[in-house]
Amino acid sequence: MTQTNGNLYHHFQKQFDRAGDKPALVLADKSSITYADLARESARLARYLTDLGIQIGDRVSVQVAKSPRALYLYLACLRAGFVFHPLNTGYKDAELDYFLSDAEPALMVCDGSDQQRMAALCQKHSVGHLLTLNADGSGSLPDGAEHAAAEFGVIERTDHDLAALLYSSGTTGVPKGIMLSHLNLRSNAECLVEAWGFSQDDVLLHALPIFHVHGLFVALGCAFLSGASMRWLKDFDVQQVLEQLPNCTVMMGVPTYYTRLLASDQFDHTLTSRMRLFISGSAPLLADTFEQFLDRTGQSILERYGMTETNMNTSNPLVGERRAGTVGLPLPGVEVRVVNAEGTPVHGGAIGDIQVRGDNVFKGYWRMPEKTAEDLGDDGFFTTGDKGTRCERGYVSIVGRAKDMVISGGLNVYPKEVELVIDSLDGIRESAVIGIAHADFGEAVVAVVIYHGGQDQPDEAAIIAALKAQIAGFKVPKKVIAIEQLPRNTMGKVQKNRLRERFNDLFKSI
Ligand code: MCA
Repeated sequence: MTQTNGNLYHHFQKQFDRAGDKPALVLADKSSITYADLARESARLARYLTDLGIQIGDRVSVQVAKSPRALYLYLACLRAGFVFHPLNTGYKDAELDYFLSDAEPALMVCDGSDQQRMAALCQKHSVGHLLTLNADGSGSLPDGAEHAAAEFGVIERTDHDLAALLYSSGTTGVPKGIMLSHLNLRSNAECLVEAWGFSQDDVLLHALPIFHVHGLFVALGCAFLSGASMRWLKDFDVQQVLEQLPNCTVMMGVPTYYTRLLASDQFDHTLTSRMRLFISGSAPLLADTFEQFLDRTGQSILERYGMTETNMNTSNPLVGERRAGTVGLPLPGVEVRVVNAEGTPVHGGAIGDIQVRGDNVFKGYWRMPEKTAEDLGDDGFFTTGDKGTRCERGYVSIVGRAKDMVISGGLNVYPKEVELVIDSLDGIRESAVIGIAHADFGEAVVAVVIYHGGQDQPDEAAIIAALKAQIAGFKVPKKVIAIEQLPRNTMGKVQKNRLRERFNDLFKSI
């Protein structure tokens, strides 16, 4: 019996072949990239990189600006059987140092302006190849590939072979590589196409970054499996989004995108008359944002829930009640349960740990079998780290987090990682990093610090400057507050809830 190629690209290819000269992307300058362009240029890159010696299963680490060529590179990695390892463009050397040491890529692709710094890191970690790709499409990668033949098939992959490796930090401050298989990505994208009614008639507004699950697998997966077109913006610029919305039928975004749209006087229902669906995820959507959006446009934002380890788990329905403050119902093929501390499922709206199981659930943490065993049970259920409830009609609500994490503008920040850097600064005895409600970012990162007595003490600006040199900007606290002593419980554990209560109003006037 012949098995179907499990390679995700093989499944995209059906639409690529069918859609041919149809624009897959329309850029801000109105130029377009067709589906045939995606197929041809990804073949060329796959040919070039394979001839260069990159092998099936090798990791390809990529830290480049969002551009059509960055998209070709993602597709080339899929079809050539490489493991795509995207990196947030904000990551600094210390963060990259860890990722390269852990992922051990065969190839690193970076922006030309970072080439020198990256060369040193690549040498340190024996990364065999370093190529550049700039935001304008130039660089040594496209230069090298220019004369490669645009001829390449699709490498056979099983469902369970690795397609991508994405890192998330953790409560210990050490990032974990999340192994996503071709089946994880395909099964989830297929069920989203169905659940959200995607078709070739759709035009998706794509303003998300393509180094995280949301913009990379959710948005692109829906477009490529349905043959939809995308309006492709390099980032979320309110003015450009307002210009593009009248051409679009679907938008995906984090809650900050929606609050920024609502903050514009120009945003109203006349711009959204062609839109059939607004989808929000990556961070909690406030009921107030949901209501204001409904008032302004007549449309209910559809909130869904996912994470890097599982892609999407639940969604409010396309047809039927979208309940503000809930993340909806389990997606087809995804089991969701709420369990108590003993691991027994609870019902009737009781709060417990949310666990999920299905083809969407990742293969485990890269080279961390113990951590994998901790979070991924023998029965296949993954413990998400979120606390929640399920009502009698099945709607899931997230009510808290078991893990210490802040979500700022749709990006996860692990306080431990920030605290470790702050605590290493001269003059600081200790610190506690917390999330405080913020009108724009949902939650903003805030550092509470305790100084050593009698030493030179770095002020807020000095602490922020030191952090900016070492960690990505989105993790850097928006505010640093010095206090005398951290509140602790009898076990000596810092009571972050008391700090959050104390500084709850910090951004209220903003
Ligand atoms: C940028 N900055 C931020 C953030 N982003 N600060 C806090 N939180 C952020 N999210 C900082 C920069 O370091 C910089 O600092 C300043 O803000 C301006 O930078 P800029 O790039 O101009 O920011 P922006 O354009 O205003 O970006 C904010 C944003 C962006 C539009 C909310 O962060 C964004 O697109 N977020 C979406 C992230 C996303 O795709 N999440 C999905 C993860 P300074 O000026 O001091 O240098 S996937 C996921 O979560 C799961 C799987 C799921 O369910 O989807």
